[in-house]
Amino acid sequence: MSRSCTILGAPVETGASQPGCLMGPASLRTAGLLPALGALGWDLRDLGDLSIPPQAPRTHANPAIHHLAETCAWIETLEAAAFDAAQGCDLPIFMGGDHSLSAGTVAGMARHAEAEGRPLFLLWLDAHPDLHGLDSTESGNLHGTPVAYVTGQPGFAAYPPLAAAVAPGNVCMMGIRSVDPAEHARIAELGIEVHDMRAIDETGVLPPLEAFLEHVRAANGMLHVSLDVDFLDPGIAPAVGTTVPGGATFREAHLIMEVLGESGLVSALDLVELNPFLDERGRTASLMVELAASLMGRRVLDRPTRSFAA
Ligand code: 6HN
Ligand code: MN
Ligand code: MN
Ligand code: MN
Repeated sequence: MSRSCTILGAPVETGASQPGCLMGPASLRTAGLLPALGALGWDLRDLGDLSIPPQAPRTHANPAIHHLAETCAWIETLEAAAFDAAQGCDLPIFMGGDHSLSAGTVAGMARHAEAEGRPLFLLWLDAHPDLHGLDSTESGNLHGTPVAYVTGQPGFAAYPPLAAAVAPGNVCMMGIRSVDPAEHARIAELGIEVHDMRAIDETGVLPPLEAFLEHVRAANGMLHVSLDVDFLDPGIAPAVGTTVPGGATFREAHLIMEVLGESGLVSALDLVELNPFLDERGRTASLMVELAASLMGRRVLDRPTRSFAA
């Protein structure tokens, strides 16, 4: 029996500093996401793109914050959509849209996991930890806040109430190489597992990834994977507003996706921060599609099933 996958577009761009992520879902479709996954035997359902109604402006005590009303409307819409999608399929894919969308999708998956009596784990593949509170963000770009929100940190009274939080101990970050001081303090305070690019240079991606997956498996957990374009090196993925040099290579990224797919543990995937206005002839969109295909089972050769040490 083929596994089922629901695809949902979330053309959110108000959490970023510059426009363009609005076109992300269209660009991923144009790059062939649907046929690529269909060819891998998935039972696919494309629900199209979500939308929010026009919002009256909302202000916040932190004057840097912009588009608060839009972000909250997206969080509410996506939380419900993710919860529903997770009930109805094995693996929903959320096409962004900027990373503020994950405040909604991860929250909805956390509610789903709680209803199933299982813990939710979160693998955050990003140059940034996105751990700001509404009080600490200096840019006011709300795509810098989702991990703090979904782990239930204080200071989010202006966001929709969170039904179920992800335990900070269930979060693993890889690719991190740009951390603001407030985020640095929060990583230390919460004890979040962070494999920055320096650590990946030293160990490679496989040992920390396998250790994390063993943890998920031992806890009978569900795993939400959130892939920010800027996790990748800008040389291979230029279409993002927040490029940071020294990102993951083509093979590091594919290896992570392949091992995630083979684990059978992935319960949801976000493809976020693609800004097609900044792309070069669609190469970043195509790479994101290829990475999704690696997670969903595309292989060069058949391989024996991976075994995970107890
Ligand atoms: N992202 N820490 C910076 C800020 O503006 O708060 C960058 C945020 C990047 C957001 O990776 O999705
Ligand atoms: Mn499910
Ligand atoms: Mn991000
Ligand atoms: Mn980022």
